[in-house]
Amino acid sequence: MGYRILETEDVPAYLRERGHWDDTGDIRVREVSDGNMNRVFLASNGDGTRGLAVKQALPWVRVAGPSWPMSPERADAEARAYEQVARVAPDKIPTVHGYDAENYALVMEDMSDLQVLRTVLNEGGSYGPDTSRRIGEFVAQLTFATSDFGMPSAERKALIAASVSPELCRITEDVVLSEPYVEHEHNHWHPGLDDLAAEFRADTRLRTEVADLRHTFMTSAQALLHGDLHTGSVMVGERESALVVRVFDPEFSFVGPIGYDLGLYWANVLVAQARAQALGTVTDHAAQLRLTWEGFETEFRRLWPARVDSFFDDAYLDRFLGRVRSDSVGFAGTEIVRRVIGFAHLTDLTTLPDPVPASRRALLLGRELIVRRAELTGTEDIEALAR
Ligand code: SR1
Ligand code: MG
Repeated sequence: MGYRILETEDVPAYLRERGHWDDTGDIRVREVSDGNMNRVFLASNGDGTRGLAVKQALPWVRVAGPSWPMSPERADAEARAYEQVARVAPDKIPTVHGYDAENYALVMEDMSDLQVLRTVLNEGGSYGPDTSRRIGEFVAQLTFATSDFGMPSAERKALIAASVSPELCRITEDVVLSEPYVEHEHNHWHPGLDDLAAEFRADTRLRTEVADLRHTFMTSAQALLHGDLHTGSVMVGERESALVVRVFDPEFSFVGPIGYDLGLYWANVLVAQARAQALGTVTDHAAQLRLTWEGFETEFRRLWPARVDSFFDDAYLDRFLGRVRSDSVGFAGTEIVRRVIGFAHLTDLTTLPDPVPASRRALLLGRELIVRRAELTGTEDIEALAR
């Protein structure tokens, strides 16, 4: 039949045809698309006891429309990433009930009982004791298993080849890792940031450091990444009195530098903290960088004895983790900067009564993280800068 773009009214028949839902008599469907890229529908039965999510990639960037075409094959990358994570961290992703490669559509667990972490934080809520630690563990579990430490060399080469994702990587190389530092039609910012945006474009040292991070992003095939691990890619909540943390939306997944995933999460934590500082609602923000890193490092070290290549000794692990940490700091800086003067901004800042003071602080923090990433070796150094 070929690729067809689903509308809300198509979803019941679609779920029936795909064998996910037999009797769609009392099914209700609503579109809940929220991200920049795709459409998402939630289907539930009349009494709300059953639900499924349908996510479909469009042949363009959703928020830009057909003027920014984008291959829907990004859904293949997402489905592949979910398969990899399901092997090593099944409790940290939504259950995938099926992938329809012809229509670039995933049918997944309904997570409408959970909340997007960014929403929780924007509303003044806290992370709770374990969310960031689990995010760190998630990164360790996925990246160890798909690195040269967790996978035999030939298998790894096949994974790298299968996970090549040029269009999506190009988006990151452009909108995150170059456009904010040059004149580009995608960029926009609050007029109260005109001077800083110009200063950043003229800052040759900053540009060279971003070029270095960009090249690391392009060449450092350390492990399979989520690729867009911001607080809008995390759902949190409780089920049967237990904390639930689910990482979703891995369509930007590819084999790249581990620090990109950690750095993206850190950046979004720091922007959430800037919002909370502006509103006077700071809760447990300051602990989150440390908890993320502890979760990551502890889990990576726990997995290390199972490495498939013992030529990598314990001293090398220390060196490797040090490199991941400084990459994370630098990529966190680039994520902050692009979210303020690049294409895709964050509601954390845009919904503030006056976004300018917090945005200025965020930009300056972002630049520090980029240019001083080698010396900011402890998360407490970053926390001190963010205060
Ligand atoms: C054109 S897409 C801009 C951003 O949206 C996605 O969520 C990624 O973060 C990407 O950089
Ligand atoms: Mg996304």
